[in-house]
Amino acid sequence: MADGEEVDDRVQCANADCRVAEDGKCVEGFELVSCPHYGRAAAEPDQAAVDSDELEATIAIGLPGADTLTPDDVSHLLRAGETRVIAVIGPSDAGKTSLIASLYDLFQDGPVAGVGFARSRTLHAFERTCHDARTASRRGVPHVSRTPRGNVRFYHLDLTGGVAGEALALALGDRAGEEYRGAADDPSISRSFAEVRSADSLTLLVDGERLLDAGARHNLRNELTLILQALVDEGSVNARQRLAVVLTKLDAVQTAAEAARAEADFQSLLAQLRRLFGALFADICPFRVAASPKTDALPRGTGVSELMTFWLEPSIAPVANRANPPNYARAFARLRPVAEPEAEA
Ligand SMILES: Nc1nc2c(ncn2[C@@H]2O[C@H](COP(=O)(O)OP(=O)(O)O)[C@@H](O)[C@H]2O)c(=O)[nH]1
Ligand SMILES: [Mg+2]
Repeated sequence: MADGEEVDDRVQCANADCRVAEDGKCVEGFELVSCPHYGRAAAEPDQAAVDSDELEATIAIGLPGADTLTPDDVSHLLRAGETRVIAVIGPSDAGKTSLIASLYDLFQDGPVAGVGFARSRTLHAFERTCHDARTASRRGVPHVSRTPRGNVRFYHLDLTGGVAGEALALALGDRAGEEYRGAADDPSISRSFAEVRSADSLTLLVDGERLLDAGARHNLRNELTLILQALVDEGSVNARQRLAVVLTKLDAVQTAAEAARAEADFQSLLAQLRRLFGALFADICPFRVAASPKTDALPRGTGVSELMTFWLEPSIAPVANRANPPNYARAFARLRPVAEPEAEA
């Protein structure tokens, strides 16, 4: 809200997260006239319980299985048609879930980099996560639900047009950051990372806010290097895979006094990763994103369409001079994580 503007108490919305009275904007992104909550008073607790029961019933009936996908589900996608699997990797709070949510959000406004949205099998999961992230953007305080520990969760998009060609499925793997961090201490943990083994691209997030922190920046560099080293040591990566190294929270970085130092740190981390792992990946490319900015410094989703294009591009030929041979000579072998009989070779 601009200085001097007043809160209009007469404007109300039944959605407790919405601040339309202050900023004139619907938190769900609707035009005010078409928002089902605008103009209504917040529901009484009893009514809210009834509404929530009704909503749950609607979701159960209308959106069966619209939550995140399991590795088994992704294996079915791989069998069904051309699919790109992306492992989004990084410590807690790096911005993994926000990045995935922001891509779905970008499609709300139409095609992204010439690629159109066709459908998603994880609509409910996207909607829930995007709601949190939109609210967080408006409030300026963290509100993206912490990704629970456990197995990887995949978000799914069916895309068409542009680099996606006629039809291309995208499966984005999200996992609690503590588990990636744990792999830095105990590399054997990474053996269970199905999303990494089946990935076309790994996407390593570099938390821009941690790069701004004088005390945390060196630690971050070591931690990210150790995570990748763990994946390499356990044979979880292969030379057909591409690696995106993504500086997140670009809005915070660009407006900070330490912006130049953070950019230099990012460049030197990139150089270190190329030196250590350049021979093990088909490609290592840098990106910079502001998936869920906290200020108006940059629009929501800045840099995400470039990253999506990288994700959708076909895997290029493995580098010739690699230290490790590819683990999977045939694309079919990617299906193995799904309890398949191992007998036939
Ligand atoms: N300033 C800023 N904050 C962000 C951005 N993206 C995510 N965040 C915040 O960073 C925190 C962690 O994000 P989250 O997506 O949950 O990280 P994850 O633990 O890696 O999944 C949340 O408070 C987000 O609102 C961004 O582009 N800019
Ligand atoms: Mg998360």
